[in-house]
Amino acid sequence: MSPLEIVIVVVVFVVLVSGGLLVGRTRRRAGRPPFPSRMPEAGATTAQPPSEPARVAAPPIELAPLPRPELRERLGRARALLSGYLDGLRAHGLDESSFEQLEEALILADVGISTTTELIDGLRAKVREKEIGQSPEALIEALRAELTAMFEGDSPSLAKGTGEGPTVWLFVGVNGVGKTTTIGKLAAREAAGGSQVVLAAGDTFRAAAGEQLETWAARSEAGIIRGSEGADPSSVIFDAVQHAAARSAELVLADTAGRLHTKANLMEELKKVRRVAERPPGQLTEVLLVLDATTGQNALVQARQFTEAVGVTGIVLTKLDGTAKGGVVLAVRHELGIPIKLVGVGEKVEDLVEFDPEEFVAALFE
Ligand SMILES: Nc1nc2c(ncn2[C@@H]2O[C@H](COP(=O)(O)OP(=O)(O)OP(=O)(O)O)[C@@H](O)[C@H]2O)c(=O)[nH]1
Ligand SMILES: [Mg+2]
Repeated sequence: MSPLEIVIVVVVFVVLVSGGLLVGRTRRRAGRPPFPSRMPEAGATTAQPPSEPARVAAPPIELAPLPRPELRERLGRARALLSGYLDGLRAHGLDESSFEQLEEALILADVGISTTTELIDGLRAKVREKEIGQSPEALIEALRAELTAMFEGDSPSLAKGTGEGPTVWLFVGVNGVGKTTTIGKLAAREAAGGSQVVLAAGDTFRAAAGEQLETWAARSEAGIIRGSEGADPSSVIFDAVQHAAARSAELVLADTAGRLHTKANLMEELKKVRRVAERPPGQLTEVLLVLDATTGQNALVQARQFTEAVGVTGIVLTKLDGTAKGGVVLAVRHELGIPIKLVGVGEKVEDLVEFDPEEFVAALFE
């Protein structure tokens, strides 16, 4: 290269770098103004220290559609339990003990006595009246069809408001079921879908809860409104809705502290949170009860109590990975009529899937 060519190459390089063309692609979508990921604390009375820059404790995720986890693999334990029984059934042939075997499998999966009895009685009647073939395979197929049919007409999609103002989805449930984690996963999914999301750290009971949510917010470029420890959770939700409305953000995901459904004062607090969340400009369209798949039949009691207090619109069933249980959602759906919206199958951001009954039943039976 001649000296003149070297000079030209250097000048072109400097121009490109100063113009930002050689700088790595940023994650932010074009045309979207920066959305601060940490907001001043809600319920602040006197002067607050200036907002700190976002503390990114986890690497930011790519704002692209998240990979879908392989359900067959995640539901491995539930599938193993069921397939053990189904293999036994096929080997033995169809007789009264076939129903007993299926009954045992459903009870072990935590479907609960009443829903299990109804399912098994229905199958018995079908065999007796020769509605289905007289073989173990026909019985298994009929069970599969019955299970899928239990969710008929449900849609896993979460409703968005049609009027002015941000949509609010409120998350409730007992301690440690996965509310905050689900909000974090969902924020990433909604942000990847193009929504501007604000997280409301309504769990003001534990200081760490706000930090946990802040980490998730940073990962998905969501805004977050936090309250000081012990602040009124409804004031945090109120501030988050105002904040979202002022910035034309479409969605507020409202976290709440875990609480026992038997504690009347905490359920009263939740009622207030709900009232504030539905106040315009907020449009409360979903109250999601998060249930831990390993809870067993107590989940049914939780669902009943939370529904009575705040009108649950859908269930998020978490921790379905690594458990053969989780059948209690059949009881929740069957006895209370609450649809299952989302299922958590791991701790990572992509480990949240929309509940598709056919896909789930297939993942269990195939
Ligand atoms: N394996 C697995 N773990 C999960 C899932 N969802 C949440 N967890 C884990 O469950 C634990 C509790 O989750 P959190 O999101 O903190 O639960 P929470 O309901 O917000 O808890 P509180 O705020 O204390 O009531 C964490 O360790 C999560 O990583 C899931 O689908 N699968
Ligand atoms: Mg939490």
